[in-house]
Amino acid sequence: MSKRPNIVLIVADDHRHSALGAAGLEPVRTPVLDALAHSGVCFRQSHMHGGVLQAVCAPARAALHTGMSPFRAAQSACDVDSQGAMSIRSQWPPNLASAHPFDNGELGVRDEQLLVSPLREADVREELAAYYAMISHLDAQIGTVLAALESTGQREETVVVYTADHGIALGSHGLLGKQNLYDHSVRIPLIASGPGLPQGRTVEAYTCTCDLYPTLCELAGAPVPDTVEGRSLLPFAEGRREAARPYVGAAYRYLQRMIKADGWKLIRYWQDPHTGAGTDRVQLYHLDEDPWECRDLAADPGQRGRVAELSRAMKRWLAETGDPLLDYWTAISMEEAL
Ligand SMILES: [Ca+2]
Repeated sequence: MSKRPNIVLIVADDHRHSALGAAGLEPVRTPVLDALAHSGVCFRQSHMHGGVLQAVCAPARAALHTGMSPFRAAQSACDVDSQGAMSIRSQWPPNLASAHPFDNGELGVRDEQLLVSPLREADVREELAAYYAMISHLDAQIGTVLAALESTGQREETVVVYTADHGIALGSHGLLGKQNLYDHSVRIPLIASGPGLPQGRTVEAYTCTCDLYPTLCELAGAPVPDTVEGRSLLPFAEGRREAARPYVGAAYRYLQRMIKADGWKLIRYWQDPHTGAGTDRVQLYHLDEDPWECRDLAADPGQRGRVAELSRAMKRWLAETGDPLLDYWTAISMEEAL
């Protein structure tokens, strides 16, 4: 690329991957983002990393700003923001529930107290309608930004990237917030469109927030600092798969970890040794057949080998990202949760 592009990076708050018209999974209208995806690359398996505190927004932004895992980004000296009515019954997310099936260690957090518990259908319907309305409003505002780029003749030389800090539950799995590791909370939209990027491509390779930093560096012709842990997304955008990750993980405090590989997902929960909150157990989902994470297969004796295999991948992910929970791993073995 002879000329450096402009870069417009839009990071939404709490926008889950499925609440996008182009995803075809929820009754939300996002014509601008759908068109943006059509004009560029849609990374359909993008994940946030989670974090070690209840506020998962700031760690996501830290990963975005540094290209590092949240465990290391939190220790760096980077300048990071620390603050972090329609009838839709027939199209409701199929994983809605009135309560989470067990104590995940964080059922008392602020976000889970925003509605009467157990959740009532009317309340959840109202929340979802408001959520979809806000996303459509955001979509329209992004449209004004893109129109300004067009009218000033800058669209052709501008890379536009759209993503979110993390998702949100809003009744799925009986939860409301993002203090969990289901896909509705850790999987986020990621769309990139502009010079240097193909048009109309979807990428299914596992990607995560820390990949954006080196990607934007490469698009801008800037050097990638040695501290960056993410990998450029441009090879994926070009259809090359050799750089694909074998797995992707996410964390929530010291209570939950998840790993995803080959279309399967393992979530590990620990009980808080001090408060007694939480549960020592695992969940196993076959996402290729059960994308809404409705059927936990962890208790299936035929899946013991898979649980063990994913547990080993999770342990490697902890080591690679500098997750402090690794220190406790040997004390609380995976087998105890089965
Ligand atoms: Ca947020």
